[in-house]
Amino acid sequence: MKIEQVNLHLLRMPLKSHFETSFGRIFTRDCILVEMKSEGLTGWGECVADRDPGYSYETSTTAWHILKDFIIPKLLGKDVTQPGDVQDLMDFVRGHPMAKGGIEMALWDIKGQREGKSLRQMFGGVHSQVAVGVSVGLQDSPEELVERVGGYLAQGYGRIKIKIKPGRDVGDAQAVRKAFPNIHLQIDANSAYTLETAGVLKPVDELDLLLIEQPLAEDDIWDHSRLQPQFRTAICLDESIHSARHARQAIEMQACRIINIKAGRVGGLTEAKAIHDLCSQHNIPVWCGGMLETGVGRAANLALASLPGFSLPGDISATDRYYAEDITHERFTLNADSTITVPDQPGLGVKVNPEALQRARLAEYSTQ
Ligand code: OSB
Ligand code: MG
Repeated sequence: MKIEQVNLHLLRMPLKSHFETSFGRIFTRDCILVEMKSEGLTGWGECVADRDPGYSYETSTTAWHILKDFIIPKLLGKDVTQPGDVQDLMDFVRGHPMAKGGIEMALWDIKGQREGKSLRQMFGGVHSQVAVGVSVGLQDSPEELVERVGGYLAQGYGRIKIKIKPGRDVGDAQAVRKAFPNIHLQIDANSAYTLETAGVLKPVDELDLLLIEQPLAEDDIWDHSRLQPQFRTAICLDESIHSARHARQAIEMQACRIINIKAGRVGGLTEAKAIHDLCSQHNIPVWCGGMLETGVGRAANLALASLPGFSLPGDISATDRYYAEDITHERFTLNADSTITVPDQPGLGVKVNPEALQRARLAEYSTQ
């Protein structure tokens, strides 16, 4: 696949309702769409860096800079056989996995279109529908949280994740559990605690949660290994896992019993699959995390989550959980059994709607 042209689109997508995590509240979601041209085909990829560096040091502005000033100039005119081969060409850039992940995704879209195969087929995904849940942001009160969770349950979501932060943790989780004694429930701290402060979470061990996601800092795999034995509930790492090597180290240290996989966080779909394969060998369940993606990134998440090791529901909700208007023609809907159907058309299996793209676009860069 010869890389002939790469265009960037910086988007700002209005969220239907605000989304609050331990690192802040957002009303809109920024991302960069990568549009790549190769031998008559156009591939799309999503770089999931957001406007602010709360989840990761990468932002839409740093990713734009890294892509435009370093990665794209290096890639133009290059020929790659497998999408993952592009990683060698980008290796001269230290870090910036989300920027790299957007590029690799566009190559998967092109490869699929060339070969007439869906991403799921190319990956060897075994499910045509994948189990999903919904990630519910912090609300102004536990009562509002319970109401909102009730709304998603009524829509058919079979697994609920709630965001927590210091002061809004055990009480929120207890309120949801009391209101809904039998639901599949998990919590996500987004690194808001330390080994010293995480003791306050101890009562959640009584709530029969599926997992506790990323209680400690991103660079703290070791301290997670000291925290896990203090809990009966499984710890799941999100922010800490940037590569298959990190996953191996976390497993060896017994820092977690479950891993959340996000292609953007680990630099691309090939590394995401490698983490899946490694976890399968070690009997570590994995699930697909989300970054409030547009239809482009959501299509890739669904294909990834169709691999056999994704045994827990993903943070992949229906389009209307996030956006009134998406930039793909396709909108994803929830099936009655809390699954979403994996696209089966070639490549990512979605088509970008140019008018919707233009409405969401803040900036554009083209190599032609
Ligand atoms: O930690 O999983 C997270 C969204 C943005 C950044 C980090 C996270 C999230 C979510 C939302 O939890 C998942 C989704 O529905 O896309
Ligand atoms: Mg998370």
